Amino acid sequence: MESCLICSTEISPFIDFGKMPLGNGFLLPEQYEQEYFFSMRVGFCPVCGMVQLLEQPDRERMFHDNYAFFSGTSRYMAVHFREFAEGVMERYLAEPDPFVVEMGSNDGIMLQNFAAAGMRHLGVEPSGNVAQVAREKGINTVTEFFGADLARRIVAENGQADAFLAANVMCHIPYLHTIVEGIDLLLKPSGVVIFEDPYLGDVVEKTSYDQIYDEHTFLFCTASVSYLFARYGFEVIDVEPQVTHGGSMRYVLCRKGMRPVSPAVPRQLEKERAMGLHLPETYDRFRKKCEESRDRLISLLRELKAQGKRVVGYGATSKSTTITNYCGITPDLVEFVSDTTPIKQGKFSPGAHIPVRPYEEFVSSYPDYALLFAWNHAREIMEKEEAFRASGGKWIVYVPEVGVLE
Ligand code: DWN
Ligand code: SAH
Repeated sequence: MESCLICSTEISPFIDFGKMPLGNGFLLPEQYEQEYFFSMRVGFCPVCGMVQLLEQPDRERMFHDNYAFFSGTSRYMAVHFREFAEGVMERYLAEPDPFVVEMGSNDGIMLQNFAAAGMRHLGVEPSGNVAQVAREKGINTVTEFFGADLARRIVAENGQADAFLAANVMCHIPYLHTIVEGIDLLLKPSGVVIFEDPYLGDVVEKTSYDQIYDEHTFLFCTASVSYLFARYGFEVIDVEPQVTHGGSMRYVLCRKGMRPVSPAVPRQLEKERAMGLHLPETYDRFRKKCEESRDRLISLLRELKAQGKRVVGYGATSKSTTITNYCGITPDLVEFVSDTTPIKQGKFSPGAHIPVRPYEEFVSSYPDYALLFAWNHAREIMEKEEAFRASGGKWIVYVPEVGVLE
């Protein structure tokens, strides 16, 4: 038996995806023999409500100087983070000369807005290559993993912070207790914590099981986030659903009693109970839906192959590593995956070893079908790819259902 990373209750898996490689482990054929795999099983803790991986690769394997994900690859995400930053500045930074710290700041997509406003800021980003892009944009960034030790050093050099921000990183961290300890040390008494991550409720409702991979240790909901932070004297004062990454939740927290709690918080907790997020049966149903989705997708791809159709993947996302490996998608079913990120191009996808090719190859010879691995960016991509559709090209999607967009 394994125990919950948050409250130590013994838990067992409700789904076993089998051996999985790293979501961002794009590689060359000479590296296939040494390719790393871990056993990807997911459990639900009935006490604190946390959905979590039961085993996770070491953090240095995932986040390093050749990290493959650059936040700036989506135009709409840049708009999203500008609005996020503006909201923080308007609502939560009333004191003079505020100081903002962001964990997992990547290439500076969010902090660039604070830097442009001339505000004191610091990014904490252990992946050296993406951190360097941020520094080149003039954004103060330390190449380290956040934790209690670093928090002490930041306070010694800069004083305490007014806001601690994080997007799509809190859920990446199995050692969350040291993160919350660090936040507690770092923040002023009136300080706020604002973070967002893919929302458990959306994953369950949309069967978007590709949100589960090595980097995503947790799928959060309001109840589990409240439980964790309450241990350190913090409370959730607001929740705001986001459309990004296929359905995310932004949580706003501060020390208990320091600010009013929005009615949105009890409302969301009530919704979560109505969805059954606190019940083990919900996750048994989820597993069955994952299996059905997997079977439908692989059948569709085999059928198209039998008809002699060309299928190309769109967006070499980390999420798609779960799809290709769990469904058994091989390069004979999907010819290549088109991606705009230079560090991924010319390499092969983790585990499934499908070639990753520059976007220009997609445009120069449209396939019959494009399998939308970057489905969370559908709006941005559909706008950009009108010519593909006009040429008779069709999109294959699998969230919330497997199907072809006619
Ligand atoms: O949580 C995480 C999120 C924020 O980013 C990380 N663990 C890792 C990463 O996850 P992902 O790889 O699933 O993220 P995206 O944003 O869905 O990746 C999109 C991929 O598609 C990138 O490689 C860029 C590419 N892309 C493209 O080729 N053409 C994206 C767009 C919008 C496009 O038009
Ligand atoms: N915030 C960005 C990047 C998300 S990807 C966005 O939403 O687009 C997750 C990022 O978190 C990676 O850049 C990774 O290097 C970083 N990360 C992982 N563990 C971390 C930790 N302990 N402290 C700070 N950053 C971390």
